[in-house]
Amino acid sequence: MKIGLVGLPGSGKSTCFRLLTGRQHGGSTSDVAVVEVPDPRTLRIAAIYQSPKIVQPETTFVDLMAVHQGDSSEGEALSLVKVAGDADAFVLVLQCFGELDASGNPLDPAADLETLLLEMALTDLAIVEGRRQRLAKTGTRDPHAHWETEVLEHCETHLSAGGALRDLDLSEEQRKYLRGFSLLTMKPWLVALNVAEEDLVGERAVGARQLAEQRGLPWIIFCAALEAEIEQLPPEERAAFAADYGLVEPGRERLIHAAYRLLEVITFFTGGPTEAHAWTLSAGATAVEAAGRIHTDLEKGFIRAEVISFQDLEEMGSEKSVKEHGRLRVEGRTYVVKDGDILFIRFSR
Ligand SMILES: Nc1nc2c(ncn2[C@@H]2O[C@H](COP(=O)(O)OP(=O)(O)OP(=O)(O)O)[C@@H](O)[C@H]2O)c(=O)[nH]1
Ligand SMILES: [Mg+2]
Repeated sequence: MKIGLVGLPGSGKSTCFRLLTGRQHGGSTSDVAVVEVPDPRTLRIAAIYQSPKIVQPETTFVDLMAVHQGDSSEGEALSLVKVAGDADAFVLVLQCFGELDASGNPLDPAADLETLLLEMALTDLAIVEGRRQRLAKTGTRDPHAHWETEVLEHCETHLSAGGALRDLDLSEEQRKYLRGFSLLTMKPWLVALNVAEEDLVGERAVGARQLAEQRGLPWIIFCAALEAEIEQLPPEERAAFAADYGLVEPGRERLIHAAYRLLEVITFFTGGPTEAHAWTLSAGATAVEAAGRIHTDLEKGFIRAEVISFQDLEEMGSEKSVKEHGRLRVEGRTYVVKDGDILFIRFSR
């Protein structure tokens, strides 16, 4: 899973990146880091199965270059899409701290969000228009080119008004076609209201929050600078320091979990004498798809999945006890995997 951080200059993207990855951003261009997102359940499973090795799920974060107002010429648009196009979701970082923004204008997070939404729509617009113009040159007599042109025109109208393509009523076929262009407004976005240490409730972020809600975008409030500082402390000092500020769940976890909810990611597990392994999967994925996450052989030769829930394992203390309580389930290919399922895949080679 890959999450891109976007925002206007100085909004706190690199500070968020440092918070999420524990790493200083290298330079002025984009930077990528893969981080473990530990799930505490993996440790319990490892303890119960006595697995010597533990594998936690990973997420990739990309600190993207700043979005400048009026950037969206086709060239700029393509360069943003080139670095950001394969992200599964975006976090839109908004400056809600300080008095002035990076260009010296008075702080106005709602206006910044408006700008960002518009620039991202215009980025997509440049791509969609580019494609339609190329089609026009080669002629639209071919029925498929005609169909494409119609879809693209429909998108252009919506994007020109600053709309996001994810809100557009499209058929599955149209969606599939558009996915090929890695359009930014097709992907889920989370608005991160980056507030000041002295405004952790986000009074200055109210306008931006309301705008996010109007646009159907989820949001979270946190102070990247403070949270990044907390992450630098020795683990045993973090809780007390955070409590001084009334912070309960660490900002890093809050941000990652919000992104997981946004992406509708669930975690399933495999456990055994070699390793306890946490795997991420899209909500709604089936047992055979989960098997494919583990290994293609398991997907190809899938026979059935034996499933126990983490909660049962935790309560009953061992796989043996779960079986004795009749709580081990045997499921077929189309079983929809649930968050916290521990799977054992039976397969033929
Ligand atoms: N007070 C306060 N300052 C912050 C916060 N987050 C970032 N800053 C400061 O704002 C400045 C810009 O932060 P960066 O994280 O570099 O912002 P950026 O979006 O990466 O900036 P560019 O890459 O230049 O576009 C730095 O001086 C940070 O220390 C915050 O939550 N509170
Ligand atoms: Mg930066």
